[in-house]
Amino acid sequence: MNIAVKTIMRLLASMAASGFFSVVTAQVQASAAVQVEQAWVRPSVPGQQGTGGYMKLTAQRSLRLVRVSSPVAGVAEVHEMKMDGEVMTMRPVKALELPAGKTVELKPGGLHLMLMDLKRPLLAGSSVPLTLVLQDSRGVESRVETNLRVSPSAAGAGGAHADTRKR
Ligand SMILES: [Cu+2]
Repeated sequence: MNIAVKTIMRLLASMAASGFFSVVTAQVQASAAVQVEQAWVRPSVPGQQGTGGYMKLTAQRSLRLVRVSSPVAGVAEVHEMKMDGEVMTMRPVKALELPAGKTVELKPGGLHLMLMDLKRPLLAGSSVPLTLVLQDSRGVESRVETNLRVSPSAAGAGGAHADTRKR
């Protein structure tokens, strides 16, 4: 090993020791603030106004999902199911809490994504872009871009076999 290589390696080692690289690491973590898994949306037929989407969200640090949007929908919201007397109804959630490290599941019969005012039919096998807008405890917003697989069931979303956990 020549002197120049030794010098560079020593320099790199001292930079690592001084925490120089931690800045880079923090930026990488911020860009993957929320892990999105098994994201899918039910297909729609021509003339259909709305459809439901589902996914698993895991935030690295506590965040709130405050908005969702998709170019295929005039309106996109997160809905929750509630019993209104004997009747199951759904209503928009203002902000969905994503506690650090805890997987929040949007699934049929529970929390779900609602795409309304659809601009075109969603064809099975295609995919739909989705933007998640997140807010941290200081009110700082960040965005996560993802895709929803258009499928009649979770099986088309990939990795569905892991979807057996009870909660
Ligand atoms: Cu709904």
